Amino acid sequence: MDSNGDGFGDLKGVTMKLDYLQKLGVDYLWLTPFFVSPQVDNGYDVADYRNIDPRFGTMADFEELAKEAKRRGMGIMLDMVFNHTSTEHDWFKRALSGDKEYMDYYIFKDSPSDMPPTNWESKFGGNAWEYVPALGKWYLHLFDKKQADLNWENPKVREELKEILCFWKNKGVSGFRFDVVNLISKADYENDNEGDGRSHYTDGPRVHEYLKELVGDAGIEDMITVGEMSSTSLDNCIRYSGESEHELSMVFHFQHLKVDYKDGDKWSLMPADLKALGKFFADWQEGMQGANAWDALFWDNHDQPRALSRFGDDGKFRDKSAKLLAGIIHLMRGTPYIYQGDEIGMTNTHFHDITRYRDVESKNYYEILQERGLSEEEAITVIDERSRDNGRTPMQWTAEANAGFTAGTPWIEVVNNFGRINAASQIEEENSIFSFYKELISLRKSHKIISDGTISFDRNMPEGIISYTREYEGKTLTVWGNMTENEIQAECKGGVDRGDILIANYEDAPYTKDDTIALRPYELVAVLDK
Ligand code: TEU
Repeated sequence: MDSNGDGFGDLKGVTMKLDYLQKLGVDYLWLTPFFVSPQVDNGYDVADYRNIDPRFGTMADFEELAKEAKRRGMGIMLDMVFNHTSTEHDWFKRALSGDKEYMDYYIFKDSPSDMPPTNWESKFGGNAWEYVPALGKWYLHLFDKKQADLNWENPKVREELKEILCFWKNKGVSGFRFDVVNLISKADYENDNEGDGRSHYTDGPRVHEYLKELVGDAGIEDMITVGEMSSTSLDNCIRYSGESEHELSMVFHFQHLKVDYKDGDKWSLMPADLKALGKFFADWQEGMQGANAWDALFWDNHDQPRALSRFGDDGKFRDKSAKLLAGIIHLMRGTPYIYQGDEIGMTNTHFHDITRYRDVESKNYYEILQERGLSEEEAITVIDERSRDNGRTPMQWTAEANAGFTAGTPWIEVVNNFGRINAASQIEEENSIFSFYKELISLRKSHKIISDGTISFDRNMPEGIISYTREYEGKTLTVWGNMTENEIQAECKGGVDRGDILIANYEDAPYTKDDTIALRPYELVAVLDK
């Protein structure tokens, strides 16, 4: 929400909307980075970790937000981008001037000016090294060339980062999300003959040691902490979030969001492999449980196209599929995260014009895809499906101009369905997507079986059906979700009693005395056996 008409959402705008979040039932608010930044990557290029970018407001605005959130029983979680800084950060500027102490804050390597030290690729396209002629050296940037990777091997760097955590802790922050934190320990600086380099720096040799040290020394063990884990493994996630490890409270991992990447390539389209999706959920949920580790449950964030447009149907079955997707993850084992707009069923942008996109990754890949031989039309079609901007368009508050987000010109266009899809029309509406989310949140708070129960998956369901059972103190809760637009018969031993349905997304939820249940398009049914 933009409070001052400059077109950017801001802290005061968030404060204005706290009542809305409270109504939904939100306990914690994760804010993406609002620190001083040249905004090459929407604030994930931090130039000063202790000050707020004026476009988002002032420290006084933040303190007011923290106070007002606390008054409503909500905690604030900040987003700490510690794998890299902006090249505008004072540390990097000193490094560039040749100051040896600060050069050691980053990863500088020697190599001839026409030969990067390794063949690793940047996550945003192109080689991951940038040459600095004045120094005759290259520096590493796993993301944009204006995001230089920090050298975690240097204890001074680790001390600086702990102090930043303490600074925000003293401001009343009670949670942290750590951006791409499984990339901080680089194994070596060798060429990658098989892939893009990720095997040389993902879940690296000292990452667990670094996390324990960071969390322990900053004294944040009691806070809610979540690490964003890029291309990680189940074994590592078990360590990152395992109860006995004292690293993080929980982890974001992304395997379930790659099931529509053809050959693992985000820029190659393919319909979602629902069998693989079901298997990932089963393997990871049961695997994490078996080791007392904890998941962050989510479909969407600021890096993902809208799950509704991707795995659901944002046309005919928008209402049903939005509720299905919500139910599937909210009834699982872990902590659910709701990304702004999911709770009202916001959709992808469908912009179909590169000038309407803002994200650095989308702009780069629009060019790269054409260099790979795609036509303009083919390239924009891929961007429409995969752009991170799909999740970044302004929140659709009302049916008024700019969806009520700003009185000025928004930094990125509002999706032009806000007349139909907006919060105002759903808040008081009993059967709305918003009300469904509200119900899911409230059920989790009133039913220990949802927050604390064990989980086991039924792996023999027909393709397209996700089904699992939660158990707690002798009770069971069974969930079926039909991820397709077809009716599918699924097994339900002993039938389903109408009175046992805890939540469902069709008003006339099915009941049956048979051992099978006919699940309609995108139907979700959760049955509590008392
Ligand atoms: O994202 C890390 C990340 O690896 C991705 O989700 C990334 O967007 C994707 O690989 C690109 O295809 C985090 C932040 O969430 C993201 O917004 C930042 O751009 C990135 O780190 C760099 O800080």
